[in-house]
Amino acid sequence: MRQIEHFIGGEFTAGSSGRRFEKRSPLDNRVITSIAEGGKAEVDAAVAAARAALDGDWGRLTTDARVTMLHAVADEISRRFDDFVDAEMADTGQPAHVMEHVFIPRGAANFKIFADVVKNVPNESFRMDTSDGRGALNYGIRVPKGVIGVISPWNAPFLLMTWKVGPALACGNTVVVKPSEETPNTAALLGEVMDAVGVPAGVYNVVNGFGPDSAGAFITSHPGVDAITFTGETRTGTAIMKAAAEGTRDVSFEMGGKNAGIVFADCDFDAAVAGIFRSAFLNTGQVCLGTERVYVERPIFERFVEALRNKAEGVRFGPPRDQGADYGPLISREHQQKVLAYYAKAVAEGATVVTGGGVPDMPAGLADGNWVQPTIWTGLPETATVVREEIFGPCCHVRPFDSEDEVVRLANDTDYGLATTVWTSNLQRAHRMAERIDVGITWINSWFLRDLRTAFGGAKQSGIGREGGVHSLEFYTELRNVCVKL
Ligand code: NAD
Ligand code: 6OD
Repeated sequence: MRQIEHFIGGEFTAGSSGRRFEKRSPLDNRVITSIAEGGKAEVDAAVAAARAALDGDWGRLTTDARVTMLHAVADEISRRFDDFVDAEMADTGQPAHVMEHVFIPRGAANFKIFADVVKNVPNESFRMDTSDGRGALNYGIRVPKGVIGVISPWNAPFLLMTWKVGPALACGNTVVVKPSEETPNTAALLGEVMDAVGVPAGVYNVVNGFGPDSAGAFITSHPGVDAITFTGETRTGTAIMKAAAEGTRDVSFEMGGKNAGIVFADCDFDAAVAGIFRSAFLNTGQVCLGTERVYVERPIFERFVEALRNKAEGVRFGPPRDQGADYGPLISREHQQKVLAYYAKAVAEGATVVTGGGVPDMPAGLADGNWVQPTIWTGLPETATVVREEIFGPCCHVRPFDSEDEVVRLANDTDYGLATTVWTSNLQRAHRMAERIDVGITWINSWFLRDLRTAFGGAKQSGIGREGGVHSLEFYTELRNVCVKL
């Protein structure tokens, strides 16, 4: 059984409380990990270590030295690539190829890219006139915000945690991270990496535990935490925002979605089917950017639904190292039950189940895992629960539409505003749609194609703020103005 400790002030520690909790494998629900559970004392210690590092060696490093160190972190992640893949697979049960091609390489990139952004982005400067004719020069300097609380989810644990830690450290901050209770492994492994490359003690701290009345809430309400960056459910974001109000700390939130995929009849049909399929079912549907509402222009609706059904029925379930498996279990029994409750609700509200709707037959040894079938529905009104609420499972509702105006109205009829994917060969229409859909990210003829220099975040209840490229600098630094009378 794996043992996961906190990482505080450069040391792995069980903490003073001695409390622990267990993690079960998504594949079969066997207990596989014992995790130290942090309380107030551990959070206090982590925040104190983070503050001391800011005031000590880390705070005194030049930008060049910091950038070099973060490149070394990225290189060490790449050197220990297989360990990260194994750790993430143990936590999530998702296929090795998803870890190898998407999630773990992004962890390394999150350190490299933001180190380069910090090094290359110029600061603003304004020359101004003064009444004596000599003028003045204003210039901006960016300083770290301080101790950043990082609260991260379980669905792409390493990618999403480093997406915050990378830029935070690149900007010279220190961090106290609370990974999801479901996925503590890669955050702990990153502690080993930090240690190996000589990142000063206290720069990167991890306290494990839960949310309310536990490590998560203690971090977000701690007066020594200067800003909070969070990825997770919108409901959790509301609780964290209340905690951040105390002390008026800044927040950056990336939250839920109920994303629309929009398919016009003039699309490249096969590419659209493959793209919508990937966006609905990658990571067993546990992707915030995923498509749970699909709108297809009526002339190709029947053919599209049939093609999507064929693909869903061709999916192979299996454990991560099964080369043929493209589909893992859901993260936990609790999440499986939640998704299955939505499957039942869809039927109760009158859905036509095109495929799926239940639990697949799995061989002995895997039968107790959190498996669910990829599921496609049609025939529901837009008021149906599964069309309105984020399910975070491998499922989508498909509905026909007749005009651009109609589909814009349908796509925007949601409290969320994270992402959309539009499939069309008409470029003018593609640009129009990008302007008319209320989301943070529109993908045209693609999905989850990421350039880390771009703004990333959600509109409406999907988020507050933007990260990525210079936008991360905005959040992780204070911009000071210096005015020099000439
Ligand atoms: P969650 O909100 O349940 O948990 C996220 C983290 O918050 C966990 O570490 C949890 O322990 C912690 N937490 C919970 N309550 C807390 C509290 N009161 N105070 C402090 N911390 C608390 O989310 P999840 O189930 O882990 O992740 C799935 C959700 O995340 C989905 O809604 C998904 O859409 C969203 N998500 C959004 C993005 C994005 O970029 N917009 C990315 C990934 C996931
Ligand atoms: O690619 C990213 O930077 C990012 N934040 C992805 C989010 C995926 C959600 O599941």
